[in-house]
Amino acid sequence: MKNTTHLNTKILTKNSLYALLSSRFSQEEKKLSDIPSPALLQDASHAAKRIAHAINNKEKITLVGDYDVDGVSSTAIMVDFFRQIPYPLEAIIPNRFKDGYGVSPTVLERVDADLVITVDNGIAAVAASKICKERGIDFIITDHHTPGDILPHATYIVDPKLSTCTYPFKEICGAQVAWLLLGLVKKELHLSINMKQFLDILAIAIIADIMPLIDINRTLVREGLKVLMTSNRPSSIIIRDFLNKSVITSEDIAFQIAPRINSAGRLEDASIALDFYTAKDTHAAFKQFELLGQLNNLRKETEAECTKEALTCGDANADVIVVSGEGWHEGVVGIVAARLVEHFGRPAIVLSIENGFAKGSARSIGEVSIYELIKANDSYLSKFGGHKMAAGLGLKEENIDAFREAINKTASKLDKEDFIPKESISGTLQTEDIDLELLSLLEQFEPYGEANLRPTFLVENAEVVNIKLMGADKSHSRIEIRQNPHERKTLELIAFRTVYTMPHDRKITCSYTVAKNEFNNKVSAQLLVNKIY
Ligand SMILES: [Mn+2]
Repeated sequence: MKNTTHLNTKILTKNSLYALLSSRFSQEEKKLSDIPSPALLQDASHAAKRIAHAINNKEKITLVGDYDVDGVSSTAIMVDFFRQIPYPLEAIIPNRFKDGYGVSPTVLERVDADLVITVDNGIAAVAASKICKERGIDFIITDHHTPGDILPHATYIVDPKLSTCTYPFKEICGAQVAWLLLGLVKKELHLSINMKQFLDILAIAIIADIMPLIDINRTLVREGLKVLMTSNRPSSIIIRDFLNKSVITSEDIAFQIAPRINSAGRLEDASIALDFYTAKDTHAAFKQFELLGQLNNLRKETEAECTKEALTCGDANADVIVVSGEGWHEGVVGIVAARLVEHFGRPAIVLSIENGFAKGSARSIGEVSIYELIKANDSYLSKFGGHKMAAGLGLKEENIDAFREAINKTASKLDKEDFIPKESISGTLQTEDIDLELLSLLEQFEPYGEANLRPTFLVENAEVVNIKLMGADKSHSRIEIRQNPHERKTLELIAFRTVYTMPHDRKITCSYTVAKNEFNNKVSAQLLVNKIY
């Protein structure tokens, strides 16, 4: 028997669960009208005036976005807004393979504009800002990433993470910054565009960029999912047809929609995803969505292959796993890093080497800031950027070994406790409490996601009654258990992507979440295995 004494086995009733979830939210629920004024974003009013001026004077405006979900969503909201003005807007999303990340000298080579605006990138675009200055192009940066030591020379920078910006809620994604700015542009131009219509796309961006679902983010996601359910936007119609549910949750977006939108930029070009979002009819949107589905399947295969190789190179004793490989697909190294974190329980950096240069992605765990670890060793790097939990970096192949050694030396000074993710098990549910009433209780605290995790429950030493494998390739398990001895009612646990075999003692200890399952118009509570101990 494994040591599971650290697990929370407290028995929860519906009342105590309700109290537990309520305690996550100290303040009252915010309304859309509680969103702090966009004018509080430093320089947003100036930037909006400059954009309005450009429109009034028929200047050429070029937008530069990013290839992840947040970046494509930001771009799509801008494109749709400008279409409704109407005013021509050239939108460029850099190609990960040809251009690399963000507005760069390479991207500017094909830009001929009076005004360049960035969304979800730009805070590190020092080189691009110099070129704009030389060429007499005005440059407005809108971003939400943490600024480095040197700020680009831009006309205006709108970024809540600027130390001088006093926007009351700073944990917002790139699409939110863009949307807030457009609210000011709308006022400048006295337009009658309803800003709420963009909340379907905005909610997807907030969820996919793993923003904390608290405060106004919670409000925006909740309202955004409602807009997604009713919107006439062709992409939203396709999304709800695809999900085919009476209520769409943040998790449906996180697990089913975001990976599809992301796969375009990861494997080919984000314009496929942008064309999906901005399709003018459902036929066109459907075609793009099919393409995204195919790319997502390809992404899964590529990721599985690369993970297999990366796992064999990882040093299980290291504090930070740093692995590299020739020909590893750049578009999946981030997901592979996440898989290594799961496997080793350590922060992981996965590098793809091409022509003597390594580009890669880092993912962290627990309280460890991978960004700070990387920054402390930036002398080995040619570029880096990111957040506490995820970062990107580039370095010469010859520096990899020294960098690995150095970052491990830095990490060895950290508190070992920081590497342990906080146990998030809420307690144990009684078998008879797992019913439709429990589902509606849980629904009251949606949307779940970052900073408001869907509650996880424990079954401890439950008797395994039966195991069935499901799915076309029999890769999922349906585990029937009896939670307590002699209990008549059994429970069914679903373990996705797990082939579970009968344990010798016929007992299982695992954590699970409860989700709503809709099948043939029948609603039931589905127990999804989170982790088997
Ligand atoms: Mn972003």
